[in-house]
Amino acid sequence: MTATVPEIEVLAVARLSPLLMAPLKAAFVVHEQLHETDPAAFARVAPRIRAIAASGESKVGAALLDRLPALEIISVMGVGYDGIDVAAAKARGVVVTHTPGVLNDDVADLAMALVLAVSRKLVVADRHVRSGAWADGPLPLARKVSGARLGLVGMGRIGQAIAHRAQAFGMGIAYTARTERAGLPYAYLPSAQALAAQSDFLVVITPGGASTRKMIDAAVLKALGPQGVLVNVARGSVVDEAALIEALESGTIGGAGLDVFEDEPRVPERLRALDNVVLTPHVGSATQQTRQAMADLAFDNLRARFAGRPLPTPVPECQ
Ligand code: NAP
Ligand code: 8YV
Repeated sequence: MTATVPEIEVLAVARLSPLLMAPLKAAFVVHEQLHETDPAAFARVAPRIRAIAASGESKVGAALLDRLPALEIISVMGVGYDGIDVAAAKARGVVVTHTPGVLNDDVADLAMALVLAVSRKLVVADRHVRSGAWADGPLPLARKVSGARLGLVGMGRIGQAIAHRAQAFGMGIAYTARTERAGLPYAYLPSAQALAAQSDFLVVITPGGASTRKMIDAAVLKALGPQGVLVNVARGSVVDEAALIEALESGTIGGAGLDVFEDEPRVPERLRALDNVVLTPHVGSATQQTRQAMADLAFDNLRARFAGRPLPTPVPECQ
């Protein structure tokens, strides 16, 4: 006689990529954002939910975890997991996994694209041609990227991929982080402000969360200076957005390329009105190839958990 295997119930806490939803639905019973859309139905299924599937932007706090006594795993489709209360999860015996590594190339590519787009005024130039304004005269001259000084706030997996690309542009590369990394051919500076003071481009690529909140503040922007360009591909929380808008409007810094914002998808009107910024809607990893690899890894973590195999990529706190 074959023993029946109980179906495993999963709560998708965000609108997840179809690349992840398809295998999830094939393997598990998936409740899509039920905690938000139908609290009464959620209350009925909550005691049976054994997994959460989340995106890098998802928020999972202690209050939700308290509703899920059978929860075993939170699988994040994203490398950043600053929205997950990992301490609360661990305290309840819940493991958290993420998708590091597979998105390094894409995020680094986008960081360089923003460096180039802001400095070479690509969006303004495109508008100049489309609007017919070219016939009235040329654009103001841009600033050169090759050979300029790049400061990286964060020198982890993605930071190193950005540095690798910047080397091909002949850029001088320096970085800051809490700890200096041995064996890297880049100068280490002890703070974002010290780094900004000697950078033409300051690219932010740390995790979000309490330890980096508003790390890029008015003082760092002042140090970057009127020719300086800020690029943020990390999390909106790392930059003091009000101070950034002020610095862009007043010419304290020269420009900014932003893929992430404090309150996504809301982007302040004052920021959207500026010509010296290039704005993208959190698309650092958004290619078909990389999102597929992320979905596969997020799914593999869930499958491993319920097959009793070692988890491919638990977050460091859960290793
Ligand atoms: P990682 O390998 O863990 O690297 C993180 C780097 O940030 C390390 O150099 C780390 O060094 C530094 N860091 C951490 N906390 C810091 C602090 N409080 N102050 C200064 N430096 C700090 O992470 P990763 O894989 O490169 O990913 C980085 C982040 O990129 C993710 O967490 C995510 O938020 C963001 N991201 C965004 C997108 C997007 O679509 N825009 C896509 C993927 C990832 P120390 O530990 O020595 O300080
Ligand atoms: C995605 C990200 O926006 O990996 C991260 O931390 O921010 C991005 O790759 C997202 O997590 C996709 O689910």
